[in-house]
Amino acid sequence: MAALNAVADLTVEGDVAIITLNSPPVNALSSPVREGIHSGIAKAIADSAVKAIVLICEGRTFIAGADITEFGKPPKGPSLAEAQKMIEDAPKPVIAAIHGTALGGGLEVALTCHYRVAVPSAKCGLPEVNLGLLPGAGGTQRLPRIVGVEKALEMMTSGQHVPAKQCHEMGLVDELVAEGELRAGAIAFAKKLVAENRPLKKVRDLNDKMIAARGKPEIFAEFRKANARKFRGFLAPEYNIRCIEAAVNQPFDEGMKTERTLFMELMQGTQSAAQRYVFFAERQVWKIPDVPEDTPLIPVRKVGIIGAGTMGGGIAMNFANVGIPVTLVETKQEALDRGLSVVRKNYENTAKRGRLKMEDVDKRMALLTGSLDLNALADCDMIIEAVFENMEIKKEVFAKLDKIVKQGAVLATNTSALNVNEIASATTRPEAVIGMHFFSPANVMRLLEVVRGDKTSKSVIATSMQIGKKIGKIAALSGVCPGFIGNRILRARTLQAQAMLLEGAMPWDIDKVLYDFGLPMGPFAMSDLAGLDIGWSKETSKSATIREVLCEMDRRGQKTGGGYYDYDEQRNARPSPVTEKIIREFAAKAGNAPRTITEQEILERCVYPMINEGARILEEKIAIRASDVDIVWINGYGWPVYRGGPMFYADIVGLPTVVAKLKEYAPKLGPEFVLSPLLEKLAAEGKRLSDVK
Ligand code: 3H9
Repeated sequence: MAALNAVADLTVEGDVAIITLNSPPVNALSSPVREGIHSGIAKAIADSAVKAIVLICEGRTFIAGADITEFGKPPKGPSLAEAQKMIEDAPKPVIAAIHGTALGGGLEVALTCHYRVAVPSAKCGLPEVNLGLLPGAGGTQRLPRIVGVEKALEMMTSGQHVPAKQCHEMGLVDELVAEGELRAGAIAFAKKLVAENRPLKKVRDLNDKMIAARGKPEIFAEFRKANARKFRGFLAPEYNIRCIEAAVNQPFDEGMKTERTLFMELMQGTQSAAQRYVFFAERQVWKIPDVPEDTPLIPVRKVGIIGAGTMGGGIAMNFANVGIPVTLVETKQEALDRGLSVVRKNYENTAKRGRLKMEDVDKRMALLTGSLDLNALADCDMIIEAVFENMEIKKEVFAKLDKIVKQGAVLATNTSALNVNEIASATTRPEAVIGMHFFSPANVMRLLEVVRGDKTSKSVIATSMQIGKKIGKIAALSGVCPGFIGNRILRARTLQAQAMLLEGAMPWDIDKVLYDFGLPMGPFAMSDLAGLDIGWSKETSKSATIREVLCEMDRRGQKTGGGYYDYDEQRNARPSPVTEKIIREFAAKAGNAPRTITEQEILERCVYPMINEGARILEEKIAIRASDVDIVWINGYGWPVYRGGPMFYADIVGLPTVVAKLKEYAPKLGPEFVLSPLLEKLAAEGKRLSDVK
C-alpha cells in the first residue's frame, strides 16, 4: 500500500487499483481528500498494469459531501471539478464503492465515476437543499440524466437519503454487493468489467431521459405548484428546479454553467449562510460544557407519565415509538380511557396514511399501560409529569412521587414556564428533578426543552438529553427562568403584538407581516388555534383585556368558530368585524387615536424585543449559546430555518441597527422592556450574538 497523502492510499491488486480515503469523521471533500483522489487517479492511469480503479472509503461512510467548514475560505489544492475531471476522463473504468452515505459532493464524485456499487445499507442523496444550496459539482446535470427528471426533482428538493436498493432500481447504483464485503465485491465487479470489456459509461453523455422531458415545461410547473407550501420562502428548492430544467433544455456544458451561476448566488446569500449555521447548531446543541460526554447515564427501560391528556398521550407515543414501555397515570378511568383511545386513533391515522403497519399499531399500544394509582410508577426509571399547569398541584404530585418512586429515577416535569427549583423543593431529592418541556403536539414537534434546576445532577441532565435524542427530538438545555428560553422570548413578542392592537394595528395586519417573514402563522392565528381560553376562567374574567372579552362572548378560537378571526366550516379564517370593534373600543378607552403602523414597524416591534430577550437569556446564562436559542425557536415555534433563528437574524441585520431601533421604540415598548446590556455591548464592540459561547 502506498500513501498518497495523510488521508489517501493507493494499492494495486492484480490489475485493479484501489484508492482508499480515510478522513474522519465523514470523509468530507477537504483539500487533502481532493488531492488524494486527484493524484491517486493520475497514478493509477499512469500504471500500465492497472486496468480498472476502485474508489472506496474507510470509516463510517463514503464521502458525505464537500467540507462545509471550508466554505468561504480560499481554495487550496486541486478543485473538486479538477478531481472529478480526472475521474471522468480516465481511460480506464473507475468504480465508486459506496457504504454509509454518498451525499452531496460525495455522490457527485460517484456520478463522475463510470460505475457505482454499494452495500444494501448504503444511502445516496443530494442534501444541499437543506444547506440552502444546490449540488454545485455537476450533480444537478448528472443526476437527472441517470434517474430521470421526476426522481431528480424529488431527491434534490427534499435532500432525502435514498436507500441503496432503490438507487439500484433507478439505475443510480449499478450493482449491490454483500454487506460487509464492499471492497472484495467492488474489486470483483471491476474485474468483471475488464473481462467483459465494458465501455466507460459517462453519465454526462446519457441523454434518453432528458429527451423524454424536453418540451414539457408542465412537469416543472406542476411540481412547483404541488410543493408551493413546503417551499414557501426558501430559495434553494427553486434554484434546484431551475438547474434540472437547464439539464433538460441545455447541452451538458451549458447546464454546468447555469449550475455554477445559481450555486454561487445561493452560496453568497444569507439563506444558505443561515442554513449552514443551523446544520452546525443542531450538532452543537447536544454539547454541555460542564456535563462531560462520559457522564454516567441512567438506563431508561420504563417510563411513567402522569396525565393522559393531549400532552401526556403525545409524550407517551414518543417512547412507545422506540419500544420503551410506558405507564400512564390518570385520576379518573374515563380520562384514562379517553387518553388511550386518542393515542390509538393517532396511530391508526398514521397507519392509514401508510406510514405505519397496522400490526405495529397494536405493538405500540401494547407498550402503554394505564393506571389510576401513582404507586404503579414505583419502578419506573423516568417519570414525566404532565398535569395541569399549576404550581400547587405540581408540588403535590412531586411530593407524592418522592415517597413512591425508586431512588435513582429521573423525575421530570413537563411545565412550560413554572419554576423547576420550586417543584424540586417539594421532594427530598432535588438532584433527580428536571424539566422536560415537550411542545404540542408532543408526538410531532421536534423540540424538547430540557430545563436544569439549580440542584439537578449532571447524570440526570445527560440522561434527559440522551433520551431526547433516542426519541428523535432535538433537545436544547435551558436554565430556570419564567418561560425558559422559548416561551420567555414568545412573551416579549406577545406583549408587543398586544400593544400594537391598541395603537391601531389589527390582528390580521400583524399576523400577515410575521407570516410573510416566514413563520407558519402569526400570534393571533396561533392563539385562535390553541384556544383563547387556555388559562382563562369564566369566574375570574373581568372584561379587562381584549382576550377576556372575546372569551366571554364565547369566541374562544377556531374550535368555537370565532376568536380574533371568524372561521367558516372548513376553518378558513376571515378578519372579524366583531373583533375589530372590540379592539377599537379598547384603544379608545386607552386614549389612543388609531394610527397606521407600517409593516416595517410591525416586524421590528415584534422581532427586535425577541432578540433583546434572547440576549438577556444569554447574559443570565439561561442558554449556553446563541445557537441554542435559535434551535429552540426554529424547532418549537416555526422560525424559518432560512433566517437562522432570532439570534442569527440579529447578526444579519446588524446589532447596531437592532439596538438603535430598540432605543427609538423604547417609549412604546412598555414598562417591562429593559435593553440588554450584553446586546448593547456587543453592538458597540462590533461583535455578533453568535460569537457568544
Ligand atoms: C456539498 O457537498 C456541496 C457540493 O454540492 C458542491 C461543492 C462545490 N463537512 O452528523 P454527524 C461533521 S454540501 C464538514 O453528527 P452522523 C459534523 O459537523 C455538503 N463536516 O454524524 C460532525 O462534527 P462534530 C452536502 C461535516 O453519523 C461530524 O461530522 N452534504 C460534514 O449522525 C459527525 O456528523 C451534506 O449535507 C461536512 N459535509 O451523520 C451531508 N458532514 O463531531 C452533511 C458532517 O464536530 N452530513 N460533518 O460535531 C450529514 O448529513 C451527516 O453528518 C451524516 C452523518 C449523515 C453524513
